[in-house]
Amino acid sequence: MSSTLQCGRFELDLGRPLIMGIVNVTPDSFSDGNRHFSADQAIAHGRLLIAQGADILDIGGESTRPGADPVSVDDELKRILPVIRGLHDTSIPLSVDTFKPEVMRGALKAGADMINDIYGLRQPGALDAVLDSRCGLCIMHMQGEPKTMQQAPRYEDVMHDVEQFLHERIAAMQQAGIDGRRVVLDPGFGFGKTPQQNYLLLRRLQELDSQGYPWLIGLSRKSMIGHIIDREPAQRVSGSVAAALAGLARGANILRVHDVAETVDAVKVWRAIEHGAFL
Ligand code: PT1
Repeated sequence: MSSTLQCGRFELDLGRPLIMGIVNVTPDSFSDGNRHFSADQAIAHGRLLIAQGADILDIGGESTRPGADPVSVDDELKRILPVIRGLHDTSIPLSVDTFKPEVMRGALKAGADMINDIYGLRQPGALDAVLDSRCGLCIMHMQGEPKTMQQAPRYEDVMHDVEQFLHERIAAMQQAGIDGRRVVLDPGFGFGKTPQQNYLLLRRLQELDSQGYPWLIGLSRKSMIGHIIDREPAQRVSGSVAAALAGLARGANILRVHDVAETVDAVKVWRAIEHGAFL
C-alpha cells in the first residue's frame, strides 16, 4: 500500500517518484532567460513538459533564486493567472510557486491545485488563504529571504535546524486545521545554505524526520550543481539528474525539475534497478 497526496482536483499516488516540471513566467529566471515570459510561451512550455511526462506543473511568477528582486501582487497575478487558465484543461495538477496570500487566493480561484510556498506559509494570512481549499501544500525551509539569503548562511546544526523548522510549520498547520494529506515537505536546497550544507542535507535526507510527510526536492540547475562541475545553469542537466537520483535513493517522492524528459528517463531506469519496475 502506498500513500497519496491530496492535490486539489487530484489524489496523487506516491508509490512511484513524481516529476514536477518548472514553468517560469518571469523575465529574469536564472536558467531560462526570457524564453517563457509571455503567457502563451509559458502555456506552450507547460504542454511540452506534460508531453515529456511531467506529473505536476509548477507555475512561478516571481523568481526566488538568490539575489532576485521582489514582484508586486498585481504583477505576479498578471503573469500567472493566464497560464493557470491556459493549462487548466490538461490532465495534471497545477502548482503555483508563491508566498503571497493574495496570489494564493487568486491562483486557487483560477483553478490551481497546489501551493508551493518557499516561506512555508509563514507570511501573515498565508495559512488562512489555503484553509478552505483542498489544494496540495509544499512547505519549504529557507533561512532569510531570497534577496540576501546567500550572503551569510549560519546554522548551529543544519540538519537539526531544518528539521525543527519543518516540525514547527507542521504544528502550525495542524493548529490551523489543515488536513495532513495535503502536505509535502522540502529542505529548500539553495535557500540560505552553502554548497557544503546543501550536500550534507541531500546525503543525509533519509535521516531527516519528515513525520511521515512526503519529500519534494528541488536541485535542478542550481549553483550547488555548478559548484561541482563549474558549468552555467543550462549545462547542468546531467549533474542535476545525478543529484535527483541520489535524492530518490534517500527517500524523495517528488522531483522539481526543468529537464523533464531527461529526468523521466533516468527515473525509469533507476526504478527498474531499485524496484524491478519494468513498466
Ligand atoms: C525548491 C525551489 C522552489 N527552488 C520548492 N520551490 C526554486 N518547493 C524555486 C541556486 O543556488 O527547491 N523547492 N521554487 C528556485 N530557487 C533557487 C535557489 C534557484 C537556489 C537557484 C538556486 O542556484
